[in-house]
Amino acid sequence: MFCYQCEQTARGTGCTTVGVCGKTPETTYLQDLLTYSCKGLGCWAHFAAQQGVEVPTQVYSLLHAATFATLTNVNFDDARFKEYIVECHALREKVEAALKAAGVTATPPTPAGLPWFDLLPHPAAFKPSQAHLHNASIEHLVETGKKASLEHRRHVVDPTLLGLHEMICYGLRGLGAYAHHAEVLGERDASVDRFMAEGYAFLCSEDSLDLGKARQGLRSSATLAMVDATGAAGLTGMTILDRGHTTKFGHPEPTAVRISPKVGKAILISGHDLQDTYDLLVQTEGKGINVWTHGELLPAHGYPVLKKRFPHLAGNYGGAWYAQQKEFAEFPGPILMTTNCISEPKKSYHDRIWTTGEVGWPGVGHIEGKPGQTKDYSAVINKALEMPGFAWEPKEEEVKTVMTGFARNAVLGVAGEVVKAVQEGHLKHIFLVGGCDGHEPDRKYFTQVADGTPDDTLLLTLGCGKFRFYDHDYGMLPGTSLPRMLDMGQCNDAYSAIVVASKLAEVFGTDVNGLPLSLDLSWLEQKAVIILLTLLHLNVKNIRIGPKAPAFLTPESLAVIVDKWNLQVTDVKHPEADLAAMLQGH
Ligand code: FSO
Ligand code: SF4
Repeated sequence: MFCYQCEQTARGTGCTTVGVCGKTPETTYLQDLLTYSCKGLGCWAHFAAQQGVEVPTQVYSLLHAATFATLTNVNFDDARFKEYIVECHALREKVEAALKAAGVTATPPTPAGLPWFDLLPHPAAFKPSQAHLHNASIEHLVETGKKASLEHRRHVVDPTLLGLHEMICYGLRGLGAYAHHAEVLGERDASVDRFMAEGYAFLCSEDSLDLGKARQGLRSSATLAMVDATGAAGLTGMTILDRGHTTKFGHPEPTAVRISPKVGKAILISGHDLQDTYDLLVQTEGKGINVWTHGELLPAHGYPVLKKRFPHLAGNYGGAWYAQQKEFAEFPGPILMTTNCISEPKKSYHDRIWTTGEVGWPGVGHIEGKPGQTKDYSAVINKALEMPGFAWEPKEEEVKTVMTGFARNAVLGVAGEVVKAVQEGHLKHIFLVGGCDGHEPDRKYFTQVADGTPDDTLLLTLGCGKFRFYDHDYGMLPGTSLPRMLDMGQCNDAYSAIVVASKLAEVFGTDVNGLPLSLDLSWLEQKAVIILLTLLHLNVKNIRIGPKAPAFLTPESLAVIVDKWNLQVTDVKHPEADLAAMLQGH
């Protein structure tokens, strides 16, 4: 196997025997085969759209969901990957039939000579029948997956080109995730749908070879143009997700969230899905069960529809995803995992963790339900009723809370104060320190940067990177009613940060790069890749990412990006040097 899609990849180069995340070689090859199948479906859907033939929305829904399933820490269940592969080819047949019905006899291009498709037919021509796929054993699909694998491709493709192609592919994984999350909330955007197909089709096209043909053309290559287009689609993806959240649940408001236990039966909900959270809250209403958020669901507490209607949305338990094995083991109730990031469930809680949506772990319970369907959580609820729940709570005056809910509306609501603070010299710089979190000790760099930000600066944060410092007391911004640290929400709420930065730039008559603003982003997986591509598309310069550079970028491709956007890798050993440089606008 070979996988280097995330930051925690083995030795900083690639997982080759088993994933650091726990992904087996079998699951990896199935994901490779699924990606190959999505590329084929993408070719057919993109071609049909170009011909003016209507592509059923199911095709795009599947592309989003299946693509999301290949993201780090989402799905580890081989049987589910077989289902995605079968469905992918069933929908490819449907697109073929639609083309035929419209009288189109031409088929998508299947250029010969693309070195990375040398062991199987070109993805658009790779057409296993439904009967074959249904009867195929997992072992057989794994063997086919080897021929479609990244492990194979990396031996036949120039590493710089491969890395840029993979960056597009991982951008699509992040985009697929956000498009899928948006769809769960009833939102979709035709341009994002079409781009998912176009992006996959590009990776199968002759254009994608440009770099190999004309190395000197790297800076103006079709591949780099597609990197940029992926970022543009990312912005729309985050926009519709934000619309889904705020339309259904209102604009987040500054809210104190309890992080101390409270006596009573309990369910823990983790991941990013506010719709699942809402449905679970409805189904637990009046049952004497408290619902606790975990990880990326902490910001749920700031949404008015959730916080006003559900007093049993009790608080947040635990921190970032990587500590879940210990935290879940100690939680006195069942756990529902709605999206990434799942780690291998320990035996001690195997019988009280459920996955839902695209999340999967073999052998643990799964709650079914497609986007738009209300799921039935009674298995989780019954488990909570059987279990003891929290038996202890601190005295009222010792209850600890943290603040969340400083999304774009809340911050822009006090924009006047922020502008005044800048004009009066109380606010000298704005930092955005956040993103993903992970195991590596080097990630303490982000705490050191946050803790080192001077008193006359604002510290915006988001994602689960915040758990490293979310309970630190940074005081108030002098001369304002604002806390110095503002939690803007989940990783996808980078959108909120973009809106706030653009509005502030407008007020000061500059662009985002002209603001005293520094972005210091911790990354782990492919949602962070699409966020980064979106920021690059918006021409945001001087961004720092860390703790390590992506393994899929060779020094050559990194150099192009550094050259164009001055993207920097965090100096994890010298946070004070990074802080000083950021304060000077570097
Ligand atoms: Fe954290 Fe995991 Fe949101 Fe990522 S839960 S690490 S950026 O998936 O998704 O921030
Ligand atoms: Fe390794 Fe990350 Fe791939 Fe898992 S997702 S196999 S940890 S690179």
